[in-house]
This record gives sequence, structure tokens and C-alpha cells, in this order.
Amino acid sequence: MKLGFFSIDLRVHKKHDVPTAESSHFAESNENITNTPNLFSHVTLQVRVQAWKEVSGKDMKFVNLDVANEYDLLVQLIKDEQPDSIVHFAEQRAAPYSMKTSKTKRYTVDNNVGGSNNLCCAVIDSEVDAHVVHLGTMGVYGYGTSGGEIPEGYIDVVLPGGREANILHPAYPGSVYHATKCLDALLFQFYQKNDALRVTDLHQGIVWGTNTPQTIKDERLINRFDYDGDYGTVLNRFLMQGAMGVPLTVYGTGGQTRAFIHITDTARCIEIAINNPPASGERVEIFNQVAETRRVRDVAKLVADQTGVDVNMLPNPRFEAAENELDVANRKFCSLGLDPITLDEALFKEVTEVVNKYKHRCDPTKILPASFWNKKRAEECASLDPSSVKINA
Ligand code: USQ
Repeated sequence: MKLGFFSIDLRVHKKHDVPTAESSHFAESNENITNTPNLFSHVTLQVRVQAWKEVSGKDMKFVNLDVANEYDLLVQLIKDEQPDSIVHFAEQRAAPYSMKTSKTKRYTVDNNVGGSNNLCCAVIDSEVDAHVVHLGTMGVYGYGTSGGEIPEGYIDVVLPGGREANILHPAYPGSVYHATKCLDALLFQFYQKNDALRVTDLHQGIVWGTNTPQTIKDERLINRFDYDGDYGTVLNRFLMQGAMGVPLTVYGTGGQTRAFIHITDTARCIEIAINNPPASGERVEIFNQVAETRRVRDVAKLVADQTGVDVNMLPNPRFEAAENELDVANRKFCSLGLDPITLDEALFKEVTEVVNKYKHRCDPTKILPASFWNKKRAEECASLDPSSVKINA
């Protein structure tokens, strides 16, 4: 089934390719089919591939296939390309979208878990020893459930009877989207054990920012920038709201602490992961792909101080702890060369400048939250009126 509305993205690398934006083989299907109001990227992938050729001189191959549903084509692609590594971005990526309706919940599970399972099977069936690099999420751990610092993937436990073990960190998802990443992690654990599949799982925090050193080279390479309630993540939403003169949409008390990472570091982490694959037979490698942790209301204050907009405390559309602490280990990436970019006002300025350039595309009726975790939350948010949001910039 070729669904008309989800981004499915899988990148295939051969040795000596520069990863992510510079990869020479790139398979993606159904890009931007969500019909959500993305601020910048109205450029097709074919055009972006051509733009990359013009700025870098490198050819990037584009194949349009649905990883969750076109299994035979996927196996054939892997056999043809004989990749050293495959970067798996082929998942529905938004927690609020996944909680919108039973249809989006079912789609998120079918697409994400089915796609990951297909990829594992396809690598094994094709008999190509490709290293699978998967984009996971910090949300697999839950927030503040480790009794201290969240370790990198595995946690020391004492089992009944006093036996000590180091196990996959218990899963504690907060949305259907996050649950699919927990299920992915179990599939990877199984295929590693059963078939010696080599897998790295990247538990990423909330991405912010617009450009990487590669995408800044040409306007056509600019990334998606989602600001709406279903797809936009918190800091990019706040930066856009600040630029538009719209009060910041803090949910509940804003007491949730989350992990953040700039988009440039996301690309850098993927490069590091590709260059440091686990050996055959080694358990799934897990990195926490985060730069720092911040509380949502503190992030809102940073943006409000810089832009002069008000902070609006809204009823929380999500079922989540009102307040949580979060301490996350990221030592593995740092020891492999990551020097994380942290939230800083100069970078806020860069994002604000880009947002200002495209703000005429913003639809203010999409700014308020539009997905509610359960019936009670929907009732509590019933007074939110999407048409009440006015742009003041
Ligand atoms: N929040 C607000 N106001 C907003 C938007 C969000 O207060 O306008 C709050 C939410 O209630 C939540 C926090 O900010 O407590 C983070 O929300 P988010 O939408 O930025 O991030 P989240 O739903 O957790 O998920 C996003 C991406 C997902 C990625 C994840 C990383 O959708 O793809 O995996 O960030 S993490 O959360 O660290 O697991």
C-alpha cells in the first residue's frame, strides 16, 4: 500500500561516502505527504538532489519506495547497492500526530514497526552485512524513571535472588510514536541475537535549528521546519511563535524537562555512528543523541526574553507528568568527538532570521495544539480556539 501521507526515508551508504546530507545513495518515499504546514521546504527531493550535485559535485541516487510495504524492492535495492551502512529514518516521526485518532495510531504502529522489521529481514535476506543505524528517541526511557542519570541504552539491575545483570533499559513510552521506538528496540535486540545483525540505535532528543553546514550552501537544501501543533517540536515552535509575535504555547506548567540537540549535531552524530559500527556478534550499540537538558518553561523564557512575546500557559493536551527531572548520559558520543552545540542566543537569531524570511507562509490557525492524548485532555482543551491566534509581526 502506498499511503499518500507520510515521510519514509532510508539512506544507504557505501564505504567512504560522507554520511547523511552527503550520502551518495538515498532512498526515500512519500516525502512531505502529510499536508501539514511546513514553513520552508516546498522543494521536491529530486530538486534537492540536483541542488546537492551543484554545490558539492557529488551524485546522490534517489529511489522512491515504501519500506513498510515494498519488501521485495527493498531486498533488491540492498542487493544492488551492497551498502556498508543503512540509516533508517523511515518512520512517522511525531508524537502528537501519533495520538490524534485511532487511524493515526494504527498507521504509526504499522508503518514504524513494520518498516523496521522489513529492514532487518531485508538485510538478512539479501546476505549483505550492512550496519543498520536507526533513529530512536529519548522517549523510550520515559522521563525520570531511571532513579538517576539515564544511561546509554543498558542499565545495571539486581534481579530477584540478588543476581546482577545489565539489561536493555525498561521501556516507558509516553505516546504511540514513542511506543513504536520501544518495539523497534526489541526487534533489533532479537535480530542481533538471532542473525548477528549489526545495529546502532540513536536515542535522540528534541531537534531544533534549521541549517547544517551542508544545507546552508543552497536555499533549496533547507530542511523542513514544522511549526504546527501536530508536527512542530517545542523549541522550533517557540522560535517561530516569537518571530510572529504570537504568545508562546507552553503546555501545563511547562515543568517537563527534555533533552535537546541542534540539527547540525544530529548530522554529526549519525556520521560518528556510521564510522563506529558494532563488530559482528556485538550487542546493539546505543547512543544517547543529546546535547543538554532544559525545562520547557525555561526554554520559553529564553525565547520570550529575546523576542518580547508573552508566555501563554495552556491546558496540557498531553498525558504527561506535570514536572520531571532529567539527567542523561551522552559520554559515548563526546568521547568519539562530538562537541555539542548548546542552546545559545546567536543560534536562536539564525533560526529567527530564517523564520522571518518565510513567515508569510505561516497559517496561524495551525499553531494551537490539535492532538489530545485522551478524552479527558480533549475536554480540558475544548476552550482552545485555533482561529483566535493572530500574527503580530
Ligand atoms: N510542549 C509545549 N508546548 C508546545 C509543544 C510542546 O509545552 O508548543 C511540551 C510538551 O508538552 C512536551 C515537550 O514540550 O513536554 C516536548 O514536546 P515536543 O513536541 O517538542 O517533543 P516530543 O513530543 O517529546 O517528541 C519530539 C519528536 C520526536 C522525538 C522526540 C525526542 O516528535 O520525533 O523523538 O521529540 S524526545 O522527546 O526527547 O523523546
